[in-house]
Amino acid sequence: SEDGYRLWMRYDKITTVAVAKKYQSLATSVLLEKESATFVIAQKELQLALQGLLQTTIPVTKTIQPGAIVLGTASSSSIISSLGISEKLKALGKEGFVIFSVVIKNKPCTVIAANHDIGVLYGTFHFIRLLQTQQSIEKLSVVSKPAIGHRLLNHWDNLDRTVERGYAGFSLWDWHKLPDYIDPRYIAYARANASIGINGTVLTNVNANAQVLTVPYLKKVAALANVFRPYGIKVYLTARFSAPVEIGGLTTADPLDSAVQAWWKKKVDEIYTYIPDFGGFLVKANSEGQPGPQNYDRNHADGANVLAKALAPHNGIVMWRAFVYSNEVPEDRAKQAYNEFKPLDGTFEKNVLVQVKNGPIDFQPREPFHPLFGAMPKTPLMMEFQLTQEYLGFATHLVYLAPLFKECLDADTYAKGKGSTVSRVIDGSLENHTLTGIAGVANIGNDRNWTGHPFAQANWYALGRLAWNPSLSSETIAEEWIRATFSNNENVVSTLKNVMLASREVTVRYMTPLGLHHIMGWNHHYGPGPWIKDKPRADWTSVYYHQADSLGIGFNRTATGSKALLQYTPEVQKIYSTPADCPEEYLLWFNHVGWNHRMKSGRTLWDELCHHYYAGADSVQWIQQQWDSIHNHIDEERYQQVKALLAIQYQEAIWWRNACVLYFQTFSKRDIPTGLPKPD
Ligand code: GCW
Repeated sequence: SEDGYRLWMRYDKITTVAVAKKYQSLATSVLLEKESATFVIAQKELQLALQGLLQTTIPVTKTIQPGAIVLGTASSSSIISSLGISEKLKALGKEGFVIFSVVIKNKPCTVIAANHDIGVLYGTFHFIRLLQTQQSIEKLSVVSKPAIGHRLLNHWDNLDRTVERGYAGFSLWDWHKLPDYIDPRYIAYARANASIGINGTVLTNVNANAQVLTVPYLKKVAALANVFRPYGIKVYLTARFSAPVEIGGLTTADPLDSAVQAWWKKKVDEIYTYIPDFGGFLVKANSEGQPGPQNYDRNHADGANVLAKALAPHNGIVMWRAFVYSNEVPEDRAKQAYNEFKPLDGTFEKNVLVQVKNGPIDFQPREPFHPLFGAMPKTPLMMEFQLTQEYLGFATHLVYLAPLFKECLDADTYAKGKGSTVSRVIDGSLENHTLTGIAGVANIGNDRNWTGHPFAQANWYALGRLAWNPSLSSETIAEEWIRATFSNNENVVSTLKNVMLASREVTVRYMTPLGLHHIMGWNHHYGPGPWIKDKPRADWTSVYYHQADSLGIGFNRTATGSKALLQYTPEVQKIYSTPADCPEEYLLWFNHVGWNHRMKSGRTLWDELCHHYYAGADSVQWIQQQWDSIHNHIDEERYQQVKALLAIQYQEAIWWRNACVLYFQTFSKRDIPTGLPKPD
């Protein structure tokens, strides 16, 4: 079927005869000396891939044949242990792998070796990726290990199968039929994640329901964990802070209360009887109405630590979210997480990660990096990206997010001088942390093609690839994905790569150019709503963020404004602190700027703003043309689906453009610049 269910594991036949021939001679058989659940998955995946790519069935053998692919660890394979690679393997850790070409007994072979079974599976997927992208496999010498330890998806899935901010159907987890019925889709899900190195999944929404911690649900969770285990994926759950009251019958959830501490300990011990390798908890506390330690006048560390102490004996971890803000605090929302968390640096237990969204507001199309990165040296911070496109056109708009992720990962915090990138905070190298993590809020549902928009699959893919290696470029990742998902035709690859790489900036232009943010529709967050005001809290409106008035537009977060900029290092402050110097993509994030302010283009701010909105919308037409130009190379089903979605995206880009330009014009009182058509 051509409908996208196979994701980037399509394994369609290689039609370039010369390439296929080469591969045929170098991939004749799988040599597996000893079986394990994970090895067998690797072996079968290899067979499946070659069946598709080369249309050949390769045997599994115990003896070397020319062109054998040798899979294993030093302890599972006498051949591998005889190759003298133990030094090489040492540096790979638990999940790394090597792939190399070698001649054994006069027979050319490819060895995929690791310290543990899971590394062999990751290596196998890497090898398959080489075939999918049609690279040479003749003289391989690959050494790879993940930069970040915990590489997770966060599902915002509720127990009734609705998904908070989910746009691709209902939750994959069929709680009703679990634990006895294992939907084959769970296996497909595990396989897809393993193929990109995702090694953990938080099954439930951060706006948590304590029920998932009760025994009937733990049995269901255990069934999922059993499916995921051989794919190297651990399960995690969200822990509602008030669980001791809600399901434990206690009268308080105060983290310093000994009965509460004992309850969590017992609960965690119980979880491990069902799921011996349970990963731990993700917690949203004292944020947007969720209960937390502050309900008892305790702080976030007190809250995280009670769970951490219960999990520590089992090697479990706590991921405590820093996404907190309160409308009772008369303070710029962008500052609040830093204000609450920075003073707690050094007070968290060793098995706590503080999980920080990429930017200080909330997954906007463009935000500067979160000021907590680099500001809590004694605490491992993990990254939270959002794959589900809550603020980026849901699963309707084509937006490739790797450039957004990279912009944040590559940003320099200057915490320890130049080169203190966010990526180095996250991978632990900046402060020598060994506990490291990154999470993506999943964009997956039970839609046949998983993510609703066929191109949204690329965002899931990109998260996995960047979690493994944050230094990969958006371009490399896009290219891999296109080749595996659509075609190796060079025209298709270059056309789609251009489209994908441009798509995020295009979206920023028609939604929130020049540093604007949080001007979307009320509550559902779809479409424009710069006029939104008079809501239960100021920070849920739009006018709070854009601050448009007769003089200009933008949120002054400099020393003369909310001072949010002062939460960054002096080097970073310098970059953004004046309208004259501030990079224009962040201009209105940090500054309130006059309508007549002269931009680098020579235009006034007002004219430039209009030009951005128009260019953004026009660019969607360009994307439509690009898509049409490769029609012949795309299967009809996906071609039509993307075409229809792009038509909606274009209409909605016009909607954003017109709504924002006309609304902001009521403040600027200036004409639409000449040369641009009047909005209607
Ligand atoms: O962006 C906001 C979403 C909420 C979400 C919250 C969070 C899970 O609108 O739906 O709640 O972020 O990240 O906690």
